[in-house]
Amino acid sequence: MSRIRNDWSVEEIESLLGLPFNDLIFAAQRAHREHFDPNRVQVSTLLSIKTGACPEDCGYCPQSAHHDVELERERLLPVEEVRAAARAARDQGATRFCMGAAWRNPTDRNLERVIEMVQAVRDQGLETCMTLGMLTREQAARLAEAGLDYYNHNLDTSPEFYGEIISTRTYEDRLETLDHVRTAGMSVCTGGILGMGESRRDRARLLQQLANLPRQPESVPINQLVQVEGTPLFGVDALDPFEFVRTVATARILMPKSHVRLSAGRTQMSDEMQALCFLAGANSVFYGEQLLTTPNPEMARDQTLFTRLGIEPEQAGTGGADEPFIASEDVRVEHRGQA
Ligand code: SAM
Ligand code: DTB
Ligand code: SF4
Repeated sequence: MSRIRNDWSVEEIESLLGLPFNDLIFAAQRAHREHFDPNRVQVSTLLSIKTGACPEDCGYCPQSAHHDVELERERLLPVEEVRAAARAARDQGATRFCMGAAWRNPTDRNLERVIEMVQAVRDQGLETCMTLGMLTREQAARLAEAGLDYYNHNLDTSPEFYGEIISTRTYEDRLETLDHVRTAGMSVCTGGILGMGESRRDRARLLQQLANLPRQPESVPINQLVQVEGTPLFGVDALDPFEFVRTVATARILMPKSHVRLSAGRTQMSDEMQALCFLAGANSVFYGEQLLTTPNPEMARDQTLFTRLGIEPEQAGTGGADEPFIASEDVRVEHRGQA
């Protein structure tokens, strides 16, 4: 089994990104099959628990108060609404329920309210994830104690490109929150957005930051920018789809035990593009017709896609780092290759 490394150089990562496409995908599949069932995908559902009017100025985000986007604002949802949405997500086959709030950071009072939500979602038998902005060490500990399984906090891009996208908080702030989440004992979900006008080197630097964290994140969302009219990044040149797939494959090679989530942007992708991303080692998606404020593929489309590809949803808490998967099917493929 390959060793998990935390000392990747940016040159090594750029070489991976630049391999001939078929060689890169092959290496990614090999890494993928060492740790995961290649035909299983983890399924999470997302709910916006507080929408819009965010004080941060993230250039990609429709929820920032700095941009002129038509958006229905909502205050923090009542816990019963969250419970009902979680139940529906579970009944549709999701195993994790992710709740997002358009905050720079939660106040301590809001934290107590979202903790009630954690309990309500756990009661439905779902894994829980939240993304609420920056956390203090104490807030992270409080969430962990309440039973929150995952905390999502994206690095978004390279340290060098970050300042072009966001000015109201720093890369260091983000790393600090991730450290608090890790120290509190929660699973870390952190990734980024592609297609914001960044260079390949920026993508390599983002992956370097993620892979070289003291402990690699359990979950790595790779978002394709959803361009929303009124945001500063609306109209930016789209990324070559193969470059997106290359980045997924490289994430898989660098972080072989992590779930790599094909996150925002699937509505804009063809079925063939999504299949390539799964081949490159993506093994998690958001399922449900809405992301936070923008659409996600219809559930029927995803069900058909999974059936056409022979993909099965992953059961909660399986297929990850602690349970290496060696299918008899894989072994046969190996033998055939060697014969
Ligand atoms: N406000 C909190 C924060 O930013 O940490 C949590 C919610 S925020 C919407 C969560 C993540 O969604 C962002 O870090 C970003 O990576 C992603 N995101 C936001 N708008 C996006 C867009 N238009 N396209 C792709 N990803 C987006
Ligand atoms: C992540 O990496 N992507 C999700 C989740 N974490 C919170 C959010 C995507 C948001 C896309 C734009 C929107 O729907 O507002
Ligand atoms: Fe606010 Fe999060 Fe959107 Fe940034 S990404 S504007 S912090 S909701």
